[in-house]
Amino acid sequence: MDHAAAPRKIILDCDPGHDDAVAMILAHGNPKIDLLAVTTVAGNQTLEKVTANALAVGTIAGIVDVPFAAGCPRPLVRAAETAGDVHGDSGMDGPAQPDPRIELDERHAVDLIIETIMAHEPGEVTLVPTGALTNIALAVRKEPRIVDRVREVVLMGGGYHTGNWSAVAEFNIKIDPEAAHIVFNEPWPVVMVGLDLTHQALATRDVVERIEKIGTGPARFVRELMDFFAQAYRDTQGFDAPPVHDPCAVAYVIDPQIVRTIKAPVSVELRGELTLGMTVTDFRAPAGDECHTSVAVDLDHAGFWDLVVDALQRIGEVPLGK
Ligand SMILES: [Ca+2]
Repeated sequence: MDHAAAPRKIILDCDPGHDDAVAMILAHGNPKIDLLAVTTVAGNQTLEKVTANALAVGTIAGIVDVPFAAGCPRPLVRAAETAGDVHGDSGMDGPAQPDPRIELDERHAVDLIIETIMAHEPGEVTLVPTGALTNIALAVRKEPRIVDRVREVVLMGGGYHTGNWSAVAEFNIKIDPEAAHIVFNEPWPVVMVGLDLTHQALATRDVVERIEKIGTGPARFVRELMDFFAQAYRDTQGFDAPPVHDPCAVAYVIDPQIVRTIKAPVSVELRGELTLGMTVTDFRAPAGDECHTSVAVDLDHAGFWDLVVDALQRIGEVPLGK
């Protein structure tokens, strides 16, 4: 296999979460991704709940050769906030969940992240955080050498024009802005896949029908996730179809043509009375080579959903018996 075709090695740090579940399935089912680890962080629900959800998704999708580890139970500085109105009491309401067939790794997520990165060559591992950045911030404080070894950090969070947890701040950044500040200020390449991009990733009726037609257990699971998510987004934010945020970050790693980005400096607001957690993006001048951050701007909607459908088709049917 030539180098260009080698699968991209990623660690998915998440808080499942309906859209985190789809990100896990896309990462597992796509042949251009080598999923090295799944780690969890408190966010959409408590750490206990999102970790149980991650194991359930792993069971449903047959993600059996990948370590799963639980991380931080709350943000670095602030009190925990969850998103029960969007994701339900379990954090992944809607479909029935099987008994997990996967055991949790004994390591803390922060240690698993550090050990995995340090066990690979520089430039091999990409971090894909789709929750609060608590684990990633702690990892870089505990082992600063990971900054030079990570290929890039492709995160779902923030936005340059809009928010969802306040008028200007997105949930993942707003609940732990200090962690986000750490991650954005390290000199590694950071790609912000924010709301400006993910609000283009709508699970429209035709998309849900394509998923329904696949007819497997994992596809039914995704369809039921989308049904709950659609209702939650109609009720809380007035969307006709729900934006499926987190797999957009995975899609960027698979094929940057599907998620177009531009370089721009990004700073996380830590003191604003009305703007706490805002990802302030400076578009005033073309960014130079010293700029290590970029922001996602345009999604190829059809190409994106083709990837999700393809991943489900490749995963196929997964036996759930012990
Ligand atoms: Ca998430």
